[in-house]
Amino acid sequence: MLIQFIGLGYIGLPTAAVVAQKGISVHGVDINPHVVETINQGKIHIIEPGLEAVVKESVANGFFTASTIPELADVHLIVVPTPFKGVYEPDISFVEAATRNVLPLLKEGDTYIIESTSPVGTTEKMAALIFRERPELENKIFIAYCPERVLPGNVLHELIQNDRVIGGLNEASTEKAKEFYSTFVEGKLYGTNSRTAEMCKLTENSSRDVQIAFANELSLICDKAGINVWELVALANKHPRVNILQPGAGVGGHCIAVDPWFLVSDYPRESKLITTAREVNNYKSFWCAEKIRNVMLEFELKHGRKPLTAFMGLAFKPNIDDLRESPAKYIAQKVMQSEQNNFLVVEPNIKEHSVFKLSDYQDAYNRADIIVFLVSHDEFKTLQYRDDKVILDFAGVFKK
Ligand code: SAJ
Repeated sequence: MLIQFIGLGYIGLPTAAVVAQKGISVHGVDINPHVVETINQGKIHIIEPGLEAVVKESVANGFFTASTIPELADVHLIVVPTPFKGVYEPDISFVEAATRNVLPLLKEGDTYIIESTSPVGTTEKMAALIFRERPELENKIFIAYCPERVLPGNVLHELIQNDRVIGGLNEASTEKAKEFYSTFVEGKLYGTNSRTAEMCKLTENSSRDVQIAFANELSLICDKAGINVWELVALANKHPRVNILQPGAGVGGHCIAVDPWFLVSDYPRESKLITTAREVNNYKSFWCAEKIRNVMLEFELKHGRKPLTAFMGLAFKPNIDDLRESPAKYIAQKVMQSEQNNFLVVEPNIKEHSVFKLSDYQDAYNRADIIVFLVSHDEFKTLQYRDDKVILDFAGVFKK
């Protein structure tokens, strides 16, 4: 049996490596020759704890090969990005290009699965495309949608342990896709149709976005009301049926800040709450930048000199080294661009950065007049609260 992954990015690569680790032959395809070359050397081009060791082992054992060209295989997985085109309209052209790429290789009995986050109806569209070009395959191949739900930073564990939702074009397709996932998933496999599975992925991330927006809105209210939002959330969560998430500097990463727009784009009239949540979460980052500027100005008026301001954390969430779509990075950049002030930038999870000169977190904490906590990294929690500093804690480092 040969499993083929089209797309060797943040999801495709770890999934391919985990399948290969099970002793199943895997062929990975990526349009980027550098990615292919890196993987064939047993190395990786993305950030994920523990992944390089698994890739190295699978490549060395001969179970995992990578190339820019697809091959004949038994299961074909489409794991490519679905970015935006224009204003928040999902762009499924990568899914379509990947499908066209494997189309000539499909044969009777093959399974074709889309994992890419996709608007509702994408799997049906791709099935129509396949059968238009290869009508002889109608009812002869299996087609399904199965979204990934792994948490960046914990991908290797979650790929195996998480339950999965598998939506086939028909029942036979659901069963065939389940058969494939059961080779490496230890969580439960839930069967449904492709539209529900597509919607399920968008629902999961929209649900988290809406919940974070509620926490962020509370933080804005509490700021005006002079209430510590962290204490408030902890107390409210003592209620047996209340579970509020944590406010922060905004919502980042590639998924939660993106996927809700897929629903808004296709169902604009119905997606009122989802749209507002997106706006609240984006506004929170803007609000943080404004707040920093005001505090710097107050300092200057009070002390007759410009403050030294330290930005603590650049990653898109705690304890990772991933700066993609990071609200912390956005805020630091926005303030630094507009102010002729002195700044220190701290990100303990990375050694160096092409734009920011990075400082040690303890040194920055000791030297700066204004401390801005943008991410709640564990290192920061070891610092003692100091009354002689102006502390803007957007991340809840000092919760009390
Ligand atoms: N955040 C808060 N407050 C919270 C929780 C998170 O402000 O209480 C912020 C984080 O700081 C970060 C953003 O939200 O900026 C997103 O972080 P996250 O940990 O919620 O999620 P991701 O983007 O790392 O991964 C999400 C996960 N989805 C859900 O939890 C529903 C993951 O399971 C998905 O697989 C992933 O999106 C994806 O690929 O879609």
